[in-house]
Amino acid sequence: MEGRYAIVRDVPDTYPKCIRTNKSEEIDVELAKKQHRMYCETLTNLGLKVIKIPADERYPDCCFVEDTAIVVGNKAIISNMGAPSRAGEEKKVKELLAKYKKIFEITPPATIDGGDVLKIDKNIYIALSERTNEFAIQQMKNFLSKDSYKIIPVKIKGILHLKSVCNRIGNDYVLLAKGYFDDEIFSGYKKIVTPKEETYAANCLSINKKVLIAEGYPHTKKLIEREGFDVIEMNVSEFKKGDGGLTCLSIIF
Ligand code: CIR
Repeated sequence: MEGRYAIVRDVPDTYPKCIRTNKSEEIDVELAKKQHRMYCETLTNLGLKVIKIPADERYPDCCFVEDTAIVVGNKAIISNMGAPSRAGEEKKVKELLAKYKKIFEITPPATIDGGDVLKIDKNIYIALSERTNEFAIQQMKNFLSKDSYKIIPVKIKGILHLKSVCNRIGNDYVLLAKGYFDDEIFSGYKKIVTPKEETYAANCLSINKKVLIAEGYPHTKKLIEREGFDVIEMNVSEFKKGDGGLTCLSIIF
């Protein structure tokens, strides 16, 4: 993805109370903050202007800023997120995005998380997931009807968000983990498929020709490098424990 700005949000001290499926491993909030600083530093080094929103202790999940808004061209679509405990996180993001973009808002009964929206050129893939519903897809279509985007609904199962298991890297490539959605929708792309035990690595970020992946997924790293990409590994262990990853920590536009 080419971009100029990255919105990020600091990790709150309450982060260990975030929504998560596997609570067996304790979250180290100081380590999470350190990993977040490294993440911001890496985005800066890759040429992005990082805009930081302070943490809000009322929202343990607020560092997963990706879910709060979807930027498409000159529009910012503010989420009505699928998890009730996250409602309100989007307010500060909206205030900030209003300085750069025209604001639209997803309203009930529609719910959507930004992590379910994958943009590839003029195609916008939107998951039907536990967090994102048909009403949201309809509202997205209405907001973007004049912009010649094609909205493609994708049913996902067994995973939180579409971008947890599928992301674009480079021009024609998508990196994906199999078994969570019908990947025939990407038949026009070159697919790099993560080995089953490295599903988490599919949550990658492509910035200015570099591919950021989570540290500790050597097979996926090799597969990406084999196609000629430069890979940067990042330790995001504490965000994995909160069901998040590299894409979730920023909104890039
Ligand atoms: C949640 O369940 O909402 C957070 N704990 C994780 C959100 C991860 N966000 C993302 O994949 N875009």
